[in-house]
Amino acid sequence: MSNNNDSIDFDEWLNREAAEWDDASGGLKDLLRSIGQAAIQIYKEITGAGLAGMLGSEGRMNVQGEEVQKMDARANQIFIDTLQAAGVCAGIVSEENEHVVVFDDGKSLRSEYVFLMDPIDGSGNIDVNISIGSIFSIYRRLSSPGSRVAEQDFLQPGKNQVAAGYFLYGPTINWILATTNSVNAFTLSRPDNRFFLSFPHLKAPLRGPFYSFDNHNYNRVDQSIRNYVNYCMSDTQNTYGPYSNRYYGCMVADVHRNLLKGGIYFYPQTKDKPNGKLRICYECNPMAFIIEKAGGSATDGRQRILEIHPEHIHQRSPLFIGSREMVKELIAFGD
Ligand code: FBP
Repeated sequence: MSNNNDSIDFDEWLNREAAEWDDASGGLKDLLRSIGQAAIQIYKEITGAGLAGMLGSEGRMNVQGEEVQKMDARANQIFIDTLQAAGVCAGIVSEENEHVVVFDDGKSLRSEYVFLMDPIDGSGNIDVNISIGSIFSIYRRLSSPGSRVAEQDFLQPGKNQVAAGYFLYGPTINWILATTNSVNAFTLSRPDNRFFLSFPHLKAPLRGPFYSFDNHNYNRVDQSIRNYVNYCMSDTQNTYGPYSNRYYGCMVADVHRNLLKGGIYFYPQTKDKPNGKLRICYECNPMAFIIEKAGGSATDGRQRILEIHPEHIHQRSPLFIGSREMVKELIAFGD
């Protein structure tokens, strides 16, 4: 099936692409379909949140020590309920849940996949109608299908991911999905609530005009990072610059723009966040998997993000991610 501009719909793409995957059971296809359906439901509720009293805080803190927004909790529950009802994964790790969400119904137990997510990235933007996103990561479980998942299933290095993606909620939904051999972008056709392939085989430009850094941290980061920020802003030092600072307060939006147009996003370690802010398992790893599949780079300043072996499910890391040449130039400032 295709829409009026002859792009194919997600199901047709999935059936064609999955023929090359190691997914004999079809479980990964079913999981991806359910993820897409959850995102459509979340988008419906985001667009109606202002009129449904769903803006603002729930009045409690999560395990991250961050105030939980009503839409954080609602999006989290939609993903959990949708995936559990479909029996398409054996368990979930979420930014919003302190512990692993273990499924013990028959079909979920038999799934060979586990799912990790940041249900709403850019939570601070929810109340001001600025873009937000959802981020997810999928692994094959290490424990045997039929048994309950264990934390070890979720503490694999990011290079083990079988798929990763994000949804960017704006005038419509852009879904960026990285699988074993490519990164593809889908756009939601709102009249019929179906995703259509909009950018096949995305490739990240080697460099671009944008850097994404919160200047709020300028005096809290290492001198080498300050030197790089000064380089980004320089008319003289930087033969490609000065770069434009575009920082949305939503990593999904910043990484998405930089993926399409070229740029670098960085959230380093700071005096008050010595391990950085972003979480390895459900923010750094999925975004690193996507950007590397598209030809970009993602590092913690010392090693590839995808090589890190997380020790706990909410472990944080510094993150430098984007166009390959720009990540390289930033790292050179630390030498
Ligand atoms: P959340 O997932 O809790 O929203 O945190 C991630 C994030 O919002 C990123 O999307 C964004 O780039 C960063 O935090 C903003 O943090 P800060 O306000 O400290 O710059």
